[in-house]
Amino acid sequence: MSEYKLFCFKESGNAYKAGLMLELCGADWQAEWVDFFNGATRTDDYKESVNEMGEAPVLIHGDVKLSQSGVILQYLSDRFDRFGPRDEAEKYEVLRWTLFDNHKLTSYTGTYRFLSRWAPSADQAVKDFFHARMIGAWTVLEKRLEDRSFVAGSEPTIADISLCGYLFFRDEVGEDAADWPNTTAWLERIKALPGWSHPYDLLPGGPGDA
Ligand SMILES: N[C@@H](CCC(=O)N[C@@H](CS)C(=O)NCC(=O)O)C(=O)O
Repeated sequence: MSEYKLFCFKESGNAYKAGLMLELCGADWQAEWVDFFNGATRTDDYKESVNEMGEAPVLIHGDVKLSQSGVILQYLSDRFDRFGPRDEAEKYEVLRWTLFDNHKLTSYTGTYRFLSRWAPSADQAVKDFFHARMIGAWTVLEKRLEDRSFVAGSEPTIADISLCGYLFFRDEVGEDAADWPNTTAWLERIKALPGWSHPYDLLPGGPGDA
């Protein structure tokens, strides 16, 4: 039995954030596959026994059970003393960019990807709306990375791990890496971290998934 257990599935950028952090920290962890595409997160059983919010990821560590990728990242950063802020100012930068990621970058990108990839009959106007919002968030990040190696400080933090979660799926939303040079260079820096792997290689999936 591993020290940490992560409820996850490989198409989830949110679960990837947690899985990547566990891996980068060298944690002893195991994945518990969640059958998202067959509605597992919406069952009463899942809500009662795993996460009342009906979402993955969920991290189990002894008696501790946490959802929300940003909270999981913070918890692991505290446990392993890795990828945290280096001073008070950086602490607020990490929080600021993690919240921006959760509200804007991940939520619009994840929703647009879901609609365009797995809900082909979705209303085109809805898809266009989410696409425009996604591009808006990506543009903010691209500009932020114009003259910096990492988002919050000079070294990678959990803000970078949060923001990159869905960006390794860029090809799935029809975006060309060459059009996002600063973001692409930053993703290469993240890929160079010891222990990095792509979400499809890191997390489990089910038959017929992506
Ligand atoms: N803010 C949450 C978002 C989690 C989330 O939306 N997870 C998706 C999978 S990527 C999910 O489980 N959705 C279930 C549903 O919407 O029914 C986090 O950062 O963990």
